[in-house]
Amino acid sequence: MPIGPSSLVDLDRYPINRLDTPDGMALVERLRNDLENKALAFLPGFLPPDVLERGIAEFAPLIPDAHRHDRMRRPWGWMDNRGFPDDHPRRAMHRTRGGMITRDMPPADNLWQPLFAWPDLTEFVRWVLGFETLHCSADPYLALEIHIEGEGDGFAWHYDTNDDFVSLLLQFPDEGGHFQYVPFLPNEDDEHFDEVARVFDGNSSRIEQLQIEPETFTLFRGRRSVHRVTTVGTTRQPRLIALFSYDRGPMMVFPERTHQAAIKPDNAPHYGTPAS
Ligand SMILES: O=C(O)CCC(=O)C(=O)O
Ligand SMILES: [Fe+2]
Repeated sequence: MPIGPSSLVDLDRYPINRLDTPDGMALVERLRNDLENKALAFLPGFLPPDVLERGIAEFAPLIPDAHRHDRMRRPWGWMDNRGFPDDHPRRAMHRTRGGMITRDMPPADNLWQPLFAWPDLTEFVRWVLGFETLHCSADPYLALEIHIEGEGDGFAWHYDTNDDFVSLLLQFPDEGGHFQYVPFLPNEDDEHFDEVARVFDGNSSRIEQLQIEPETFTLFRGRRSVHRVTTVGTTRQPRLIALFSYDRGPMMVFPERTHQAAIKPDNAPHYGTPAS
């Protein structure tokens, strides 16, 4: 039976389909403040628990077929990192390892497509992020991704290509797999590479580690704040997180080389653009 997207979200707690009511406005206001002050806004318990369980059950059989990567990469992977001394943070190389389920893999009647495609959810994200327009990406592979981090997997320190990162944590491992970040490092006026170097060396007191519970919907300024997922330790189940991709224009599709890097990862080191 088709599932209405409004039954996939706890709308009593998060009235995302009633943004013009006092409760809806208060929610948007709180999240905007959080984004402005902490670079990150959280909605714990976004999904009702039975929805989460059904959603995880849909992905579990796909995990063995996930696209796996294991590569070294620079934190500013989308920038030209030439012209810096070898010991500069822009030249750092860190290991990233994990799996990805892409949008084309789950069966068409899964729970996540209707949630992602629900216009009320897109409109809510748009309000919080303060954009005049916002559309779901139309990418056949990368509009909707599930990242999988099992034992030994982790996502190295980096900055995102996109301004804003929208995710839904589905499952948490027994050990490790923590989201760590430094809000607004670098800031707009000063890149603070000395502090970034301390972050990479593990000596910064500004690193925040968050205990994010499954069912938490998160909006994050990932281009402005260095972040990582720590290596997963011994665990009975992997970390699973769904990533939703949006764009200010309609029908956004990533370039073919981005598809290939995701669905046929060659594990070549990722130095930046252009590579060096
Ligand atoms: O899995 C996470 O919590 C963060 C992933 C991430 O930073 C990314 O995909 O860019
Ligand atoms: Fe990221």
